[in-house]
Amino acid sequence: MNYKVNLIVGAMALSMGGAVMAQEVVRIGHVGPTSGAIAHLGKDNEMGARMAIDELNAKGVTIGGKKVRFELLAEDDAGDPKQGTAAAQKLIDSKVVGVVGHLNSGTTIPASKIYSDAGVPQISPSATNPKYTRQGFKTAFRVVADDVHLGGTLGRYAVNELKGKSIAVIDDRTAYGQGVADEFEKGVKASGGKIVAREFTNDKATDFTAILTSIKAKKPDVVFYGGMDAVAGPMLRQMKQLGLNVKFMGGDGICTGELPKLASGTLADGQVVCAEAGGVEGAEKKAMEDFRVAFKKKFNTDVQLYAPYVYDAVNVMVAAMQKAGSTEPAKYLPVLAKTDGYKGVTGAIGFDEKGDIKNGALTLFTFKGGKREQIAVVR
Ligand code: ABU
Repeated sequence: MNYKVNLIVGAMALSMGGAVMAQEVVRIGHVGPTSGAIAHLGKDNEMGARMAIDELNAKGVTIGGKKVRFELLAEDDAGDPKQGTAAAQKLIDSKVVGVVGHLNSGTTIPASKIYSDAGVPQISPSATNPKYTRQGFKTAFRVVADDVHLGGTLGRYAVNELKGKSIAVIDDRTAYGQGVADEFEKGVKASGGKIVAREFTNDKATDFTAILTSIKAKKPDVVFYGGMDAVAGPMLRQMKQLGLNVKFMGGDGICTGELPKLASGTLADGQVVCAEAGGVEGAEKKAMEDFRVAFKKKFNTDVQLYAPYVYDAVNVMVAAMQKAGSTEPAKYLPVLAKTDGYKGVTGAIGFDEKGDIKNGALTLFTFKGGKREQIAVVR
Protein backbone atom coordinates (compact mmCIF):
# COMPACT_ATOMS: atom_id res chain seq x y z
CA MET A 1 0.00 0.00 0.00
CA ASN A 2 1.38 3.42 -0.89
CA TYR A 3 0.91 5.62 2.14
CA LYS A 4 2.97 8.47 0.73
CA VAL A 5 -0.06 10.25 -0.51
CA ASN A 6 -0.49 13.40 -2.51
CA LEU A 7 2.98 14.51 -3.30
CA ILE A 8 2.05 17.99 -4.25
CA VAL A 9 4.52 20.27 -5.95
CA GLY A 10 2.09 22.85 -7.26
CA ALA A 11 0.22 25.18 -4.96
CA MET A 12 1.71 23.50 -1.93
CA ALA A 13 5.34 23.60 -2.98
CA LEU A 14 7.63 25.22 -0.50
CA SER A 15 10.22 27.70 -1.57
CA MET A 16 13.33 27.11 0.48
CA GLY A 17 16.32 29.28 -0.32
CA GLY A 18 15.22 29.54 -3.91
CA ALA A 19 14.81 25.78 -4.32
CA VAL A 20 11.39 24.24 -4.54
CA MET A 21 10.92 21.49 -1.98
CA ALA A 22 8.07 18.99 -2.41
CA GLN A 23 5.77 18.61 0.57
CA GLU A 24 4.22 15.30 1.45
CA VAL A 25 0.63 15.32 2.66
CA VAL A 26 0.04 12.82 5.44
CA ARG A 27 -3.52 11.88 6.36
CA ILE A 28 -4.57 11.18 9.92
CA GLY A 29 -8.13 10.08 10.64
CA HIS A 30 -10.36 11.06 13.53
CA VAL A 31 -13.71 9.45 14.32
CA GLY A 32 -16.29 10.41 16.92
CA PRO A 33 -20.02 11.06 17.18
CA THR A 34 -20.36 14.59 15.82
CA SER A 35 -24.08 14.07 15.34
CA GLY A 36 -26.67 12.69 17.75
CA ALA A 37 -27.18 13.02 21.50
CA ILE A 38 -23.48 13.18 22.40
CA ALA A 39 -22.39 15.33 19.46
CA HIS A 40 -21.02 17.88 21.97
CA LEU A 41 -18.50 15.22 23.07
CA GLY A 42 -17.66 14.10 19.54
CA LYS A 43 -17.04 17.71 18.53
CA ASP A 44 -14.91 18.22 21.66
CA ASN A 45 -12.74 15.28 20.61
CA GLU A 46 -12.55 16.43 16.99
CA MET A 47 -11.49 19.92 18.08
CA GLY A 48 -8.68 18.35 20.13
CA ALA A 49 -7.46 16.61 16.96
CA ARG A 50 -7.84 19.80 14.90
CA MET A 51 -5.81 21.75 17.42
CA ALA A 52 -2.93 19.27 17.30
CA ILE A 53 -2.91 19.12 13.49
CA ASP A 54 -3.06 22.92 13.11
CA GLU A 55 -0.20 23.40 15.56
CA LEU A 56 1.96 20.75 13.86
CA ASN A 57 1.38 22.32 10.43
CA ALA A 58 2.08 25.83 11.77
CA LYS A 59 5.31 24.65 13.40
CA GLY A 60 6.40 22.61 10.38
CA VAL A 61 7.31 18.96 10.73
CA THR A 62 10.06 17.04 8.94
CA ILE A 63 9.92 13.26 8.83
CA GLY A 64 12.73 11.21 7.32
CA GLY A 65 14.21 14.38 5.84
CA LYS A 66 10.96 15.41 4.12
CA LYS A 67 8.68 18.29 5.01
CA VAL A 68 5.20 17.01 5.69
CA ARG A 69 1.82 18.63 6.03
CA PHE A 70 -0.84 16.79 8.00
CA GLU A 71 -4.41 16.55 6.82
CA LEU A 72 -7.15 15.60 9.25
CA LEU A 73 -9.86 13.36 7.83
CA ALA A 74 -12.67 13.69 10.36
CA GLU A 75 -15.55 11.21 10.26
CA ASP A 76 -18.82 11.07 12.19
CA ASP A 77 -19.88 7.63 13.48
CA ALA A 78 -22.87 8.98 15.48
CA GLY A 79 -21.82 6.59 18.29
CA ASP A 80 -23.28 3.73 16.27
CA PRO A 81 -21.25 0.50 15.81
CA LYS A 82 -22.30 0.04 12.15
CA GLN A 83 -21.50 3.64 11.25
CA GLY A 84 -18.25 3.20 13.18
CA THR A 85 -17.05 0.33 10.99
CA ALA A 86 -18.20 2.17 7.84
CA ALA A 87 -16.20 5.24 8.91
CA ALA A 88 -13.16 3.06 9.66
CA GLN A 89 -13.28 1.46 6.20
CA LYS A 90 -13.69 4.88 4.57
CA LEU A 91 -10.56 6.12 6.34
CA ILE A 92 -8.57 3.05 5.33
CA ASP A 93 -9.74 3.49 1.72
CA SER A 94 -8.58 7.13 1.95
CA LYS A 95 -5.08 5.92 2.89
CA VAL A 96 -4.83 7.40 6.36
CA VAL A 97 -1.59 6.46 8.12
CA GLY A 98 -3.16 6.47 11.59
CA VAL A 99 -6.48 7.01 13.34
CA VAL A 100 -7.30 8.75 16.59
CA GLY A 101 -10.66 7.49 17.85
CA HIS A 102 -13.25 6.38 18.16
CA LEU A 103 -14.89 8.05 21.15
CA ASN A 104 -17.24 5.23 22.23
CA SER A 105 -16.18 1.73 23.22
CA GLY A 106 -19.12 0.37 21.20
CA THR A 107 -17.63 1.84 18.00
CA THR A 108 -13.94 1.61 18.86
CA ILE A 109 -13.97 -2.16 19.42
CA PRO A 110 -15.55 -3.25 16.10
CA ALA A 111 -13.55 -0.62 14.17
CA SER A 112 -10.30 -1.86 15.72
CA LYS A 113 -10.42 -5.07 13.62
CA ILE A 114 -10.55 -3.01 10.43
CA TYR A 115 -7.52 -0.97 11.47
CA SER A 116 -5.71 -4.11 12.61
CA ASP A 117 -6.38 -5.89 9.30
CA ALA A 118 -5.01 -2.84 7.45
CA GLY A 119 -2.01 -2.54 9.80
CA VAL A 120 -2.95 1.06 10.64
CA PRO A 121 -2.29 2.30 14.20
CA GLN A 122 -5.34 3.44 16.19
CA ILE A 123 -5.22 5.40 19.43
CA SER A 124 -8.48 5.80 21.31
CA PRO A 125 -8.54 8.89 23.50
CA SER A 126 -11.67 7.92 25.39
CA ALA A 127 -12.95 4.35 24.86
CA THR A 128 -12.56 2.67 28.23
CA ASN A 129 -13.94 -0.85 27.77
CA PRO A 130 -11.00 -3.19 28.56
CA LYS A 131 -11.79 -5.48 25.61
CA TYR A 132 -10.45 -2.91 23.13
CA THR A 133 -6.82 -3.62 23.99
CA ARG A 134 -7.35 -7.28 24.90
CA GLN A 135 -8.05 -8.64 21.42
CA GLY A 136 -4.39 -9.14 20.56
CA PHE A 137 -4.33 -6.33 17.97
CA LYS A 138 -0.88 -4.76 17.73
CA THR A 139 -2.43 -1.59 16.25
CA ALA A 140 -4.69 -0.75 19.24
CA PHE A 141 -3.61 1.84 21.81
CA ARG A 142 -5.39 4.08 24.31
CA VAL A 143 -4.28 7.08 26.33
CA VAL A 144 -6.84 6.78 29.15
CA ALA A 145 -7.41 4.30 31.98
CA ASP A 146 -9.92 1.48 31.43
CA ASP A 147 -13.25 0.59 33.04
CA VAL A 148 -11.71 -1.97 35.40
CA HIS A 149 -9.77 0.86 37.00
CA LEU A 150 -12.57 3.42 36.63
CA GLY A 151 -15.54 1.34 37.80
CA GLY A 152 -13.61 -0.44 40.54
CA THR A 153 -12.29 2.81 42.01
CA LEU A 154 -15.75 4.42 41.95
CA GLY A 155 -17.29 1.32 43.58
CA ARG A 156 -14.79 1.42 46.43
CA TYR A 157 -15.26 5.20 46.74
CA ALA A 158 -19.05 4.77 47.02
CA VAL A 159 -18.65 2.52 50.06
CA ASN A 160 -15.51 3.85 51.74
CA GLU A 161 -15.86 7.60 51.19
CA LEU A 162 -19.55 8.25 50.51
CA LYS A 163 -20.48 5.62 53.12
CA GLY A 164 -23.01 4.09 50.75
CA LYS A 165 -24.63 0.99 52.19
CA SER A 166 -27.50 0.36 49.78
CA ILE A 167 -26.53 1.07 46.22
CA ALA A 168 -28.61 0.99 43.03
CA VAL A 169 -27.02 0.52 39.61
CA ILE A 170 -28.44 1.43 36.20
CA ASP A 171 -26.70 1.01 32.84
CA ASP A 172 -27.46 1.75 29.21
CA ARG A 173 -26.52 -1.73 27.86
CA THR A 174 -23.72 -0.33 25.69
CA ALA A 175 -20.22 -1.83 25.72
CA TYR A 176 -19.14 1.08 27.89
CA GLY A 177 -22.18 1.53 30.14
CA GLN A 178 -22.72 -2.10 31.04
CA GLY A 179 -18.99 -2.73 31.44
CA VAL A 180 -18.32 0.18 33.77
CA ALA A 181 -21.45 -0.65 35.82
CA ASP A 182 -20.28 -4.28 36.21
CA GLU A 183 -16.87 -3.10 37.45
CA PHE A 184 -18.53 -0.60 39.80
CA GLU A 185 -20.68 -3.38 41.22
CA LYS A 186 -17.60 -5.56 41.83
CA GLY A 187 -15.89 -2.65 43.61
CA VAL A 188 -18.94 -2.06 45.84
CA LYS A 189 -19.20 -5.74 46.81
CA ALA A 190 -15.45 -6.07 47.44
CA SER A 191 -15.72 -3.15 49.87
CA GLY A 192 -18.67 -4.64 51.76
CA GLY A 193 -21.45 -2.58 50.14
CA LYS A 194 -24.80 -3.97 49.04
CA ILE A 195 -26.34 -3.68 45.57
CA VAL A 196 -30.08 -3.31 46.16
CA ALA A 197 -31.13 -2.85 42.52
CA ARG A 198 -29.72 -3.41 39.04
CA GLU A 199 -31.75 -1.82 36.27
CA PHE A 200 -31.08 -0.99 32.66
CA THR A 201 -32.18 1.46 30.03
CA ASN A 202 -30.68 2.39 26.65
CA ASP A 203 -28.55 5.20 25.30
CA LYS A 204 -31.50 6.93 23.60
CA ALA A 205 -34.04 6.71 26.44
CA THR A 206 -35.64 9.84 27.88
CA ASP A 207 -38.18 8.53 30.41
CA PHE A 208 -36.86 6.75 33.49
CA THR A 209 -39.97 6.98 35.68
CA ALA A 210 -40.52 3.23 35.92
CA ILE A 211 -36.98 2.26 36.88
CA LEU A 212 -36.50 5.22 39.22
CA THR A 213 -39.81 4.49 40.99
CA SER A 214 -38.77 0.86 41.45
CA ILE A 215 -35.33 1.95 42.73
CA LYS A 216 -36.84 4.53 45.14
CA ALA A 217 -38.83 1.77 46.83
CA LYS A 218 -35.53 0.04 47.69
CA LYS A 219 -34.27 3.15 49.53
CA PRO A 220 -30.75 3.36 48.12
CA ASP A 221 -28.30 5.95 49.41
CA VAL A 222 -26.35 6.02 46.12
CA VAL A 223 -27.44 5.57 42.49
CA PHE A 224 -24.75 4.72 39.92
CA TYR A 225 -25.35 5.18 36.19
CA GLY A 226 -23.20 3.50 33.56
CA GLY A 227 -23.71 5.56 30.42
CA MET A 228 -23.27 9.01 28.94
CA ASP A 229 -24.24 12.52 30.07
CA ALA A 230 -27.06 12.87 27.51
CA VAL A 231 -29.05 10.24 29.43
CA ALA A 232 -27.69 11.00 32.92
CA GLY A 233 -28.87 14.62 32.74
CA PRO A 234 -32.59 13.89 32.23
CA MET A 235 -32.28 10.98 34.71
CA LEU A 236 -31.03 13.38 37.40
CA ARG A 237 -33.89 15.77 36.64
CA GLN A 238 -36.45 12.97 36.97
CA MET A 239 -34.83 11.75 40.21
CA LYS A 240 -35.44 15.19 41.67
CA GLN A 241 -39.04 15.21 40.42
CA LEU A 242 -39.60 11.84 42.13
CA GLY A 243 -37.98 12.98 45.39
CA LEU A 244 -35.07 10.55 44.99
CA ASN A 245 -32.52 13.00 46.37
CA VAL A 246 -29.48 10.77 46.85
CA LYS A 247 -25.86 10.76 45.67
CA PHE A 248 -25.48 10.03 41.97
CA MET A 249 -22.32 8.47 40.58
CA GLY A 250 -21.08 7.65 37.12
CA GLY A 251 -17.96 7.09 35.08
CA ASP A 252 -16.23 9.39 32.62
CA GLY A 253 -19.23 9.40 30.28
CA ILE A 254 -21.22 11.62 32.65
CA CYS A 255 -18.24 13.63 33.91
CA THR A 256 -18.60 16.44 31.40
CA GLY A 257 -18.99 20.19 31.45
CA GLU A 258 -22.42 19.74 29.86
CA LEU A 259 -23.99 17.59 32.62
CA PRO A 260 -25.47 20.47 34.69
CA LYS A 261 -27.21 21.87 31.59
CA LEU A 262 -28.45 18.44 30.55
CA ALA A 263 -29.92 18.05 34.05
CA SER A 264 -31.74 21.38 33.54
CA GLY A 265 -29.97 22.91 36.53
CA THR A 266 -31.36 20.36 39.01
CA LEU A 267 -27.99 19.13 40.34
CA ALA A 268 -27.51 19.75 44.05
CA ASP A 269 -23.97 20.87 44.95
CA GLY A 270 -21.87 17.78 45.66
CA GLN A 271 -24.64 15.36 44.64
CA VAL A 272 -22.74 13.90 41.68
CA VAL A 273 -19.41 12.07 41.93
CA CYS A 274 -17.82 10.94 38.68
CA ALA A 275 -14.35 10.30 37.29
CA GLU A 276 -12.39 11.22 34.18
CA ALA A 277 -10.11 8.35 33.09
CA GLY A 278 -6.95 10.43 33.32
CA GLY A 279 -5.53 13.34 35.25
CA VAL A 280 -2.56 15.46 36.19
CA GLU A 281 -1.08 16.60 39.46
CA GLY A 282 1.60 18.98 40.69
CA ALA A 283 3.94 20.36 38.04
CA GLU A 284 2.00 18.64 35.25
CA LYS A 285 -1.10 20.76 35.90
CA LYS A 286 0.20 23.86 34.12
CA ALA A 287 0.38 22.22 30.69
CA MET A 288 -3.23 21.02 31.04
CA GLU A 289 -4.39 24.47 32.17
CA ASP A 290 -2.52 26.14 29.30
CA PHE A 291 -4.17 23.72 26.88
CA ARG A 292 -7.63 24.59 28.20
CA VAL A 293 -6.96 28.31 27.80
CA ALA A 294 -5.58 27.86 24.25
CA PHE A 295 -8.55 25.61 23.34
CA LYS A 296 -11.04 28.24 24.55
CA LYS A 297 -9.20 30.93 22.62
CA LYS A 298 -9.16 28.90 19.40
CA PHE A 299 -12.69 27.46 19.46
CA ASN A 300 -14.53 29.89 21.78
CA THR A 301 -15.81 26.99 23.86
CA ASP A 302 -14.60 25.13 26.94
CA VAL A 303 -13.15 21.62 26.91
CA GLN A 304 -15.96 19.14 27.62
CA LEU A 305 -13.95 16.06 28.55
CA TYR A 306 -11.42 14.32 26.34
CA ALA A 307 -10.15 17.00 23.90
CA PRO A 308 -6.74 17.16 25.66
CA TYR A 309 -6.36 13.37 25.36
CA VAL A 310 -7.14 13.51 21.64
CA TYR A 311 -4.58 16.29 21.26
CA ASP A 312 -1.97 14.15 22.98
CA ALA A 313 -2.90 11.06 20.97
CA VAL A 314 -2.27 12.89 17.67
CA ASN A 315 1.05 14.24 18.95
CA VAL A 316 2.19 10.85 20.29
CA MET A 317 1.46 9.32 16.88
CA VAL A 318 3.41 12.04 15.05
CA ALA A 319 6.30 11.80 17.53
CA ALA A 320 6.56 8.07 16.70
CA MET A 321 6.63 8.89 12.95
CA GLN A 322 9.42 11.41 13.53
CA LYS A 323 11.41 8.94 15.62
CA ALA A 324 10.93 6.20 13.03
CA GLY A 325 11.80 8.61 10.20
CA SER A 326 8.73 7.38 8.34
CA THR A 327 5.00 7.94 8.06
CA GLU A 328 4.49 4.36 6.87
CA PRO A 329 2.39 2.48 9.44
CA ALA A 330 4.54 -0.65 9.30
CA LYS A 331 7.65 1.41 10.07
CA TYR A 332 6.35 3.70 12.81
CA LEU A 333 4.00 1.22 14.55
CA PRO A 334 6.81 -0.60 16.45
CA VAL A 335 8.18 2.79 17.56
CA LEU A 336 4.71 3.91 18.70
CA ALA A 337 4.34 0.71 20.73
CA LYS A 338 7.55 1.55 22.59
CA THR A 339 6.37 5.06 23.56
CA ASP A 340 7.42 5.76 27.12
CA GLY A 341 7.58 8.96 29.14
CA TYR A 342 6.13 11.15 26.36
CA LYS A 343 5.30 14.47 28.02
CA GLY A 344 1.78 15.38 26.98
CA VAL A 345 -0.68 17.93 28.31
CA THR A 346 -2.44 14.99 30.02
CA GLY A 347 0.75 13.84 31.73
CA ALA A 348 3.35 11.20 30.91
CA ILE A 349 2.28 8.74 28.22
CA GLY A 350 3.75 5.28 27.77
CA PHE A 351 2.12 2.07 26.54
CA ASP A 352 2.18 -1.36 28.11
CA GLU A 353 2.36 -4.60 26.11
CA LYS A 354 -1.41 -4.46 25.38
CA GLY A 355 -1.33 -0.84 24.17
CA ASP A 356 -2.88 0.52 27.36
CA ILE A 357 -1.51 3.59 29.08
CA LYS A 358 1.01 2.75 31.80
CA ASN A 359 0.17 3.92 35.32
CA GLY A 360 -3.06 5.60 34.20
CA ALA A 361 -4.63 8.15 36.53
CA LEU A 362 -8.26 8.92 37.36
CA THR A 363 -9.62 12.30 38.43
CA LEU A 364 -12.65 12.32 40.69
CA PHE A 365 -14.98 15.28 40.24
CA THR A 366 -18.16 16.65 41.70
CA PHE A 367 -20.26 19.61 40.52
CA LYS A 368 -20.83 22.80 42.46
CA GLY A 369 -22.68 25.87 41.18
CA GLY A 370 -23.07 24.15 37.82
CA LYS A 371 -19.30 23.70 37.38
CA ARG A 372 -17.04 20.64 37.58
CA GLU A 373 -14.90 20.70 40.71
CA GLN A 374 -11.97 18.36 41.21
CA ILE A 375 -11.99 16.11 44.29
CA ALA A 376 -8.78 14.13 43.81
CA VAL A 377 -6.41 12.46 41.36
CA VAL A 378 -5.93 8.76 42.11
CA ARG A 379 -3.87 5.98 40.53
N1 ABU B 1 -15.38 6.13 28.36
C1 ABU B 1 -16.62 6.82 28.24
C2 ABU B 1 -17.05 7.17 26.89
C3 ABU B 1 -16.58 6.38 25.81
C4 ABU B 1 -16.79 4.91 25.90
O1 ABU B 1 -15.93 4.22 26.46
O2 ABU B 1 -17.79 4.41 25.37
